[in-house]
Amino acid sequence: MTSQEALPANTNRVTDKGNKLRRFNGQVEEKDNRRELISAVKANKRLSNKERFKTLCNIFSRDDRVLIVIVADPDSMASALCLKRILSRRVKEVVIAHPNYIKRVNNLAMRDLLKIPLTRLKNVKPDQFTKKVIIDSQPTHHPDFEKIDFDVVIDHHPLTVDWTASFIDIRPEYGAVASMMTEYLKAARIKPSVALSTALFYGIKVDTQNFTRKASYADVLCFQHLFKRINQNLLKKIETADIRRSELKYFRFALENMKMSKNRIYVHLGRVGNPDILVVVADFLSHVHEIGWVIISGQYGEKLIVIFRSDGYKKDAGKLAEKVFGKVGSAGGHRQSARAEVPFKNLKDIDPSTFETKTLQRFLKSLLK
Ligand SMILES: [Mn+2]
Repeated sequence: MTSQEALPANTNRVTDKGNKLRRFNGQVEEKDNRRELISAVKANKRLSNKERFKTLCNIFSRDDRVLIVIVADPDSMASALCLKRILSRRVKEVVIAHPNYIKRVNNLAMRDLLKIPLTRLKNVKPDQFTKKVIIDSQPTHHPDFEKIDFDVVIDHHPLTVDWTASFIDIRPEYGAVASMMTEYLKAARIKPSVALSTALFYGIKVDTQNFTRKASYADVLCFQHLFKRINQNLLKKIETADIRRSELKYFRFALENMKMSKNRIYVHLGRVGNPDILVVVADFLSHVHEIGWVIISGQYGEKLIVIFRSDGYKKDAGKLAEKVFGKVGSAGGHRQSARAEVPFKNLKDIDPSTFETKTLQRFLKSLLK
């Protein structure tokens, strides 16, 4: 603790130990909490990278067993792996746990190829850990998090209220937490391994959508810093792995059963284990020259899922999806891509077991121009 006290008076200690995560009854307490959190975030922002790193390290001691909780996605997995590396010789044990089932094949590929050790949150007992950390998320983001008293919160989502922690580093202006973690890594003078660099690099790429979405100059600097250390082949494999072997059959089915009329492709793929495959098939078929519309549907659970792709030229996939399915389900998107999800029970006279490409075509044909 002594070295922490030596830091500027603004270290981000919000409340005394033992006075964590209170439930708030009144407006006044919520206001107080908001004020506390905002000042903690501001105090953290005033620290240099080195000071911030030291403040973070001071939270932990040699005997600590640390639980890092994430909602597993590329940015959070990379960031958790990075913190595990930073803490590796500073604590006894670090476990990374996530409540969500990982569906996306790219994310599974990232986990497996970069050997990111993950456990499901339901398989760990948070009480058995002496320190709890949440990364790329906040205690209010998931019902499973609310029972946990977090010591450290590192995130780039907008600040929420009704929680507290000893160390709070929230920077919504950052495109990725992976960038924040890269700064910690630099401050710690740690040379990241190829796997860690590739993980962080991919995390930044995904969360900034290749720098087409919100990103800060700091994200660019971190991206550049990591670039020379990554393995391009690993990265490429992670980025392109979006199909399960068991899903190849949908391509055969799509090619054999699709209906083409004018510049449009329609196909209903039947029951799918994961609706992501509809997106993959739709994207593949939208690469066909002179095709302006691709409309792919499938049954997932008791819902009809419809994926729309258009070339966007005098076309609006989002509007079409809304026009056709807006009244019976959720539907919307952008000019080039849209999606509708409709419970079959909302579709009168339609039996999911006999739904086929022709049925899909009927729905849309009259409305497409
Ligand atoms: Mn993120």
